[in-house]
Amino acid sequence: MSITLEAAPLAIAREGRIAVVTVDNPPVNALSHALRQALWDAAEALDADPAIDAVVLTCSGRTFIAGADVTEFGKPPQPPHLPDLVARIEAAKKPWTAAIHGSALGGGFEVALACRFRVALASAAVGLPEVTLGIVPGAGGTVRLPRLVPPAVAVEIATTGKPVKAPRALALGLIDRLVDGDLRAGAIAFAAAMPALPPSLRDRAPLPAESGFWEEAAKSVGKASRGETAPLRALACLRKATEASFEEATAFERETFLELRSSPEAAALRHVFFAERAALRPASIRGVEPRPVRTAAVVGGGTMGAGIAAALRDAAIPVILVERDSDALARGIGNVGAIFDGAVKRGRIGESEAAARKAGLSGTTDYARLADTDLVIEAVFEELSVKRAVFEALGRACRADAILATNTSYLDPRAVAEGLPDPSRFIGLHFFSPANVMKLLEVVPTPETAPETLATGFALAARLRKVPVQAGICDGFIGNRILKRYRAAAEDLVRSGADIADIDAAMRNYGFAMGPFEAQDLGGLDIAFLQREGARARGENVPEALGDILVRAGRRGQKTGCGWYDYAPGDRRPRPSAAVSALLAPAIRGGELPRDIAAHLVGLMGTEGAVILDEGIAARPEDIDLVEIHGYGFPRRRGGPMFQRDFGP
Ligand code: 3H9
Repeated sequence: MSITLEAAPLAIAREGRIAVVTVDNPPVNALSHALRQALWDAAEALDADPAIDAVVLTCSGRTFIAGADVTEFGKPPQPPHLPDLVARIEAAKKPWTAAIHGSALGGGFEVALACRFRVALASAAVGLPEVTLGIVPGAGGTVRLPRLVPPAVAVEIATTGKPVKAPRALALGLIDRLVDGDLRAGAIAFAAAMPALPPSLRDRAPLPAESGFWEEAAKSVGKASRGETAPLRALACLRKATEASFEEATAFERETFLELRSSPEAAALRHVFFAERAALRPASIRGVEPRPVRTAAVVGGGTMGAGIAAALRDAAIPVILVERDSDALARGIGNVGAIFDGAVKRGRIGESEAAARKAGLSGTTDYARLADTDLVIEAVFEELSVKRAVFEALGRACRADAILATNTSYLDPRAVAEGLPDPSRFIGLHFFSPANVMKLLEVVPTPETAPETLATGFALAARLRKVPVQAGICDGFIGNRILKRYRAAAEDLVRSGADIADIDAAMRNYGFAMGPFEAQDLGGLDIAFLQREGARARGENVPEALGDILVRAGRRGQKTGCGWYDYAPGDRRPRPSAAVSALLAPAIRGGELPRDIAAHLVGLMGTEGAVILDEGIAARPEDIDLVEIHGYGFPRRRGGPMFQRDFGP
């Protein structure tokens, strides 16, 4: 018999003397107010039921409880509060067993820790990802975890936020058993064999830390968290749990959680969390079915093409690499292979996985081999005539319904597609280098692009685990257009008398890995220079940039040993350059400098973003934020330039 509590997002069924509580709160069984209340009521009812000896807690849908309901974080908390619910389940008179599939995360894992036992499918994962949302666990996660696993493991889980897969979780003692096959049946059998009520985690002492452990951990967590507040605060909670009473540690954790929940950093990280999820399902493709992509080809095996091919192989899509001659093809295949070899060296994949990825890549110099390919991505030299020749060949060789994409970053995709039979299957897919690593994908439809083609671009991004953002056609699309404005504004500061190294330091302190000048030295100053020269050759009025002066003096960045800075041979550390000061001296006009350089430059990014929105190049401010965070190193904890513009200080 199954009783569904009225309007409750869970059901209770009986299997002999075992009660099975099944949470059903789509999409991810988050602990909304209604669910917390329903679980509370279930705990009360089952404690009072003499016909029940044990309880199995399971979930329907794609996952176990994925955490607190993040949409409730902006509102005042309503009872029953999660810590109280967790304590209530822990205080139950019958042993509860959490039966985990999908993910038990955050509050979901905290509920599981309140259960006496945890069993899981091998495909499941558990974790405390709160720090990725700028908060610490708020329902006892940092207090119970160190009572279950050694401090080093607790630190890893709570300060990185990375989930632990079930087999490792079993080895660590985070779960008690892996269930093969039917989780519900397996959990019931397990619960039936465990009649006793062993001590709860509350009754256990925390595992001891060696002397000096917390000081060392603070150093490494501080370094890894790159300016984010939450990881060190989570560490402080774990330390408290090992040094104070359960009650004191719980109060400390709750206080920290409530403080951080209302912090600007947490608001920014929540904004990014929801923006990333919304990115995969923009309004422009609602209800449109993507075309199947079973096979793909990449034209051009340089750095970009090889990265794209590797990204496709990482998603298990068979790839044909196309080059113009056999030497270039051999180099291209070598470039892709080197990416997988590098992944093996860094321990990301095993030898056999690398071999499988390489085996799914073939090469050709003959377009006729693409006759049955579903998707072709062109990544050849940024020259209109070269790209057009590629699409002419593709137009002849490919199936009439094959999707044809260009990876151009600066050319007008409409011009690239000119003359293509059926331009409705053409689209811009702008990857960022290294394409197998960088998460951003700018999806650029032309006016002719069919909705299914656009939807296929988004579906591909999801398969490649990328963050897709639709961009309209303009010089540089969204990201490079803002980059141009940012660099020009940084140069303007130099003209006004700001120190190059001070500007870089300001942006690093803000949270970028590098400032604008260091970044140019790394990437090379010549690409932007050649673009400006090209525009000048076409008769456009492009004022002289400071970068032009440097390139003309042979300073093209690290590769020439000098750019905005000087570099000693074999040393990538930038050193302020007297030669640069002398070269730029005539262009320095002096003037007033902003009090806060980073706020000024980020503000100008936001201003450009606002124009981009007005022009319809981006659909939503959060799309611009995603472009900056995932393509240009904007610090995630700041939420992006549009978040700063709309909600910043
Ligand atoms: C916490 O627990 C704090 C506690 O310690 C203390 C409290 C006192 N809330 O990712 P998907 C939505 S903090 C609300 O595409 P998947 C998401 O927006 C929380 N909504 O699915 C999307 O909505 P829509 C700690 C949520 O299958 C839909 O669900 N937990 C939440 O690829 C599908 O999401 C986390 O940080 C939420 N917590 O991946 C876990 N989570 O369809 C965060 C998701 O309208 N969640 N949504 O766009 C995840 O990591 C993934 O969702 C998960 C499933 C791996 C579970």
